[in-house]
Amino acid sequence: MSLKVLLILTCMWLKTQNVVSQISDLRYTENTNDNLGNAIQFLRDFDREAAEMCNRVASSEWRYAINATDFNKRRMREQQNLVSKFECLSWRRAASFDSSTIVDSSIRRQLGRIVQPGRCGLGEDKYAEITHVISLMKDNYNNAKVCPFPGGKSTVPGSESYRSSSYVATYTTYCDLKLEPELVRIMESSRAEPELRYYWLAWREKTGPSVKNTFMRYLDLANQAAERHGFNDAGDQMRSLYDDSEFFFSVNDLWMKIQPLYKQLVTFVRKGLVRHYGEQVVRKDGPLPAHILGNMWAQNWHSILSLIQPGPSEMPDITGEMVRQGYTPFKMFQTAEEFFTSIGLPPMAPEFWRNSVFQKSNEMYGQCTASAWDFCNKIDFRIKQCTQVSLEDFVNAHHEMTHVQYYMQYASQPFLYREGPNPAFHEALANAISLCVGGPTHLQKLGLLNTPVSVTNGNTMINIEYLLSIALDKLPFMAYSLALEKWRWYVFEKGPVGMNARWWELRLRYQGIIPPTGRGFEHFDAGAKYHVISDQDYIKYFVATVLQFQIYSELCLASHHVGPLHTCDFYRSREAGRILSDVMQQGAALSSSQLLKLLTRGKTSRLSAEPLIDFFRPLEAWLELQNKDEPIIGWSSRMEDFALFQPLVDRNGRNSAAKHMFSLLALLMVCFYSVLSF
Ligand code: X8Z
Ligand code: ZN
Repeated sequence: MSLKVLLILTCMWLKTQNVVSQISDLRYTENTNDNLGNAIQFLRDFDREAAEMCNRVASSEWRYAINATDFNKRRMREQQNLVSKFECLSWRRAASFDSSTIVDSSIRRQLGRIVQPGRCGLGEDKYAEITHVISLMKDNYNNAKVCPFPGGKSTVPGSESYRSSSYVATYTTYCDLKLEPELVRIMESSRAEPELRYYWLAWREKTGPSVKNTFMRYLDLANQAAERHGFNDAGDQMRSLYDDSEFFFSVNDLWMKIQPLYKQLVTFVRKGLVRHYGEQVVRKDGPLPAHILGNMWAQNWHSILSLIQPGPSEMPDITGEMVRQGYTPFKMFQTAEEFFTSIGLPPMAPEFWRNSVFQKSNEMYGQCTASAWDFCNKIDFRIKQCTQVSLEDFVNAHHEMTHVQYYMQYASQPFLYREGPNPAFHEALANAISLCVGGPTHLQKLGLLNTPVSVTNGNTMINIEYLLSIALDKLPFMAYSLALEKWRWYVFEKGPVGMNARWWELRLRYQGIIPPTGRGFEHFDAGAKYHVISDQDYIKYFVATVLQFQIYSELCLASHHVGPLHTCDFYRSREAGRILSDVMQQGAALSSSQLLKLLTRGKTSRLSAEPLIDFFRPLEAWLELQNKDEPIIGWSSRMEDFALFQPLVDRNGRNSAAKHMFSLLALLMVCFYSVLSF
């Protein structure tokens, strides 16, 4: 065997052992500085400078968020550029330390947190290029506008079953419908299939194709950066943030456990869709058409709850009750604060009440996504939320305040540990609190729900309706986030050839949905989602969903809850509060597995789907009963489904490429004989 072959084989073996990525760490750095004193001094300086920088950029972003002027935008961009420069400078310095000789694990961990993520290894020109490429794609997305549905109101007046959205008429007759608020609301509220199909297509027309080539350049640059940072590709780099060498397989395993419940939900939803739209639109045993699920991306099906419920809702009107009881946005946040103090967490600081913005102002147009802010100086934390008096925003107020509690709890950690141990933790904690405060038991305790909810019997219709609404929120979203991220990992690894077909193949496999019409290689449907073109991690939402039920379940256990999990309310439980604050205080000082161990008091250090399944158990039993006469649980995919996006398969399931090859061959033979006979 030649030396070269031996070298290749050794390399392949090392790759399977995941050793190449560690070796390639050495490729881009000097790794010569082994002076512990220097490392400590560097981290001390970094801590101070990074916090100051973070404070300046957060302030400029806040100013722009509440007053979106060009001047504020320029100031914000300047600060963001300074941060990028600082990050790359710090990256170079951190990478110059030889971590293998540093015995102090915290110093090593902090250096790793500077070196591992990011794209500074690209060098200045390519770093500037990838930043530019991403901002081009974001601009295209943010500026996308579509024309109103030309069919006008495709409704039978007065008929609920043909209800069209009234937004078009309200807003405009010009081509200036934006994603938010217009298109989002149309997709939520319209029940007219032609209208939904039109907007679904129009949004994809405006967002995908024009950035397809730019996206391919982004793939290339992101992969180059990942390789410089020692990873196989950019997907590998994204997964590394989850502190699990088997992460790819772990998410699969988790989904396998949840899938049976999801299939029951799909089956029940399909029944409602067939009832409303008929079998011309929805096949009785087939996947669901993506455009009629109440959301532009079919990622959340909450808005079609009323459509799929066979009878009238039994859920009392909580929003109406809040209005009757005189709730204001301010009172909603005061109530949220009282929730946290009741479990022993601190109240919000005076700065929070002075600086936060709880209601939309005129200058804030287009900036209404709720958010929680850390100004990185240990005292200034804020919320920006365009709060309406509604149950949804009441829950959101608690969600955002949980983020602030987290900021406050880890404020005394070094700067590099002032975040969650992985990208999912913040959302998971906030949503665990949301599950608690939006549940029937808590609403009853607050006097907002006056119908009795049995805590021992989770099967009353109010309970089922509540669980169904949460399921429509969480389960399709998990399937969607898995499909999205698997697609991105795939294109990072294998390249962009056939990427649109791959997108739909994964959406069919995980979500059981199909596009409303044929999609080809000229389309770029993943590009219709902001997080794809703006380079943002999405698997965090999948992980956060699993994790939030785990956290909720542990806090319930600590509060000595008895009864079905979804009826648990750990309001006023000091024990639950103690666990919450123990976990929060660590920030990222511990790994996510160490924190899971802390949370579960030693029971496990791994993600588990059990609490989620436990939470939905009464719903699953109810769905099984509802679906007992359905032809199939889940969906059966036919060739005609694949033919919608696989260029190689025609509607009869034949391989159309082969068919074309035969036609071509026949043509050639005819030509050949014609020439011969000539
Ligand atoms: O991007 C967001 C939030 C910020 S974390 C506005 N979300 C994802 C999305 O819009 O797709 C929240 C739900 C998932
Ligand atoms: Zn959040």
